[in-house]
Amino acid sequence: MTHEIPTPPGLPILGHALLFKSEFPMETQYLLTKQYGGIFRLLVPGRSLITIGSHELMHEISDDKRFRKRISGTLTHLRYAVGDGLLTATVPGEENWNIAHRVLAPTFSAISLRNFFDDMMDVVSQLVLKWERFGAHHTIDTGEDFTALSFEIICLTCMSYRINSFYSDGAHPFAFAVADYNEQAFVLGTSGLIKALRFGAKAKLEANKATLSQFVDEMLEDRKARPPPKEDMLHEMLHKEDPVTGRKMTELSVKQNLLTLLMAGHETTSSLLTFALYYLIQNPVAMRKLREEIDTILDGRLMTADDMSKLPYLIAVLRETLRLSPSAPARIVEATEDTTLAGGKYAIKKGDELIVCTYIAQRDPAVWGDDADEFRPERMLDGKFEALPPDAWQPFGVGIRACLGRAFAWQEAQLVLACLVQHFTFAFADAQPARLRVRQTITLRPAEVLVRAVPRTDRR
Ligand code: MNH
Repeated sequence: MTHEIPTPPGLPILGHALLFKSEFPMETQYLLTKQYGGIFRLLVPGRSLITIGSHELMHEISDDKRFRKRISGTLTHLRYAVGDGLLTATVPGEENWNIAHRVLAPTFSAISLRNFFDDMMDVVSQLVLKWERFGAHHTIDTGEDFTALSFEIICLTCMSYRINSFYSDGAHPFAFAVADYNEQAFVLGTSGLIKALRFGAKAKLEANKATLSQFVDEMLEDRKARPPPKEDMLHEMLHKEDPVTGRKMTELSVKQNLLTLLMAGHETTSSLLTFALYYLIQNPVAMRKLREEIDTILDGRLMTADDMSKLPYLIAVLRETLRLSPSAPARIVEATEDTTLAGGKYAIKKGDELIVCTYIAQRDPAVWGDDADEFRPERMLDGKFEALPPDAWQPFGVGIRACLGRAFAWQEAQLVLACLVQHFTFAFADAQPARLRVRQTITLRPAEVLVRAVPRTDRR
């Protein structure tokens, strides 16, 4: 006998649409999980979403045989700009995904990424210099600077192109267009027609799309006119043959995947860095342990690629940050066959849409205990991470559609955080609100983390 999937009381037509806080809808789903358990059904106009918020069920859904990624909601609106690029393709079915994946996957391996270490260090050094010049009394908006930093890094590694964000005020027009495109896609994908109309989301989406398309066209023209300074990702996309079909990526696919990497590859990492710094300032003991580790291993010299495997506490800090605040807080899958969940308890029909709330399931007390909502890097140390039940920690998704940029993000985040902690001590600026406001679009990020960075004088 199967059970009905629980459904909170809702309104006719609007269903549960009005329950959600617009800044941070996942907070509502979190509270509903406490009340209804790890699975419940939400109805919003035109969609019925089965919400998954427990580790047990997240694990069950992470089964490539019965469930696969579905392009709907926000991703449909991203797809409008980037087509069957890596993030927004339907698989199986769209051959361009297979080709692009085989062409790019080797570039994203941890070994190849060492080629980009110096570029990343170059950009981080610019940020360190900027903060040193500001001095100890300046209020730094970390989200803003980390977004500029990660956009600069993705442009440099992808296309050997410098935005030079640290030499201008505010976001670069292309960085702004990427961020605003993502935001409008989220409004269109989740908010229903009335709000989308009110904010003119579609018109903004179009304007950003035009800006982005023009940007990438200029990059491609420039590349045809001049050889690149190094074999960057664009070089691979333009010239490498897919080992299976012998085909190269089409011109359109190159363009769409360039844009995909710019979109997928900067706000996520910037959000990880912003949250990590927030948690570290909140938790002085963790900050002290991290600083001691970095001072011991680096001993005052510049970090190298070889150091990345020698900093276990730094890795634990990043893992714990992504557990509590996964940059991509949810993903959407559909059932590929009629099936059941929870040992036959709930019936799922082929084509049913499920939203897997990583943000909620990674706080499941059944795995993480009663202090699941607290930042404690120690739970990721000394073999404890490796001993976790499968799929307990999955901020990068799972299976064939898992994040391609995982090692890239990891290298960038380690390098940035290590360099910053090596050079500065941090405190919240006076303007920092007592309670952290979280903003959710397609990503999750703090509304503001305002800090003061005091250049260290105690370094060996
Ligand atoms: Mn990333 C897919 C999280 C950084 C490029 N990424 C995904 C998915 C998650 C994710 C989750 C799966 C989405 C889904 O199922 O719908 N990504 C992250 C996080 C970070 C991140 C938490 C940083 C922290 N991602 C990056 C970076 C890049 C990148 C950096 C590129 C430089 N991500 C991708 C691509 C995909 C993806 C490409 C799509 C992979 C595929 O479906 O083939």
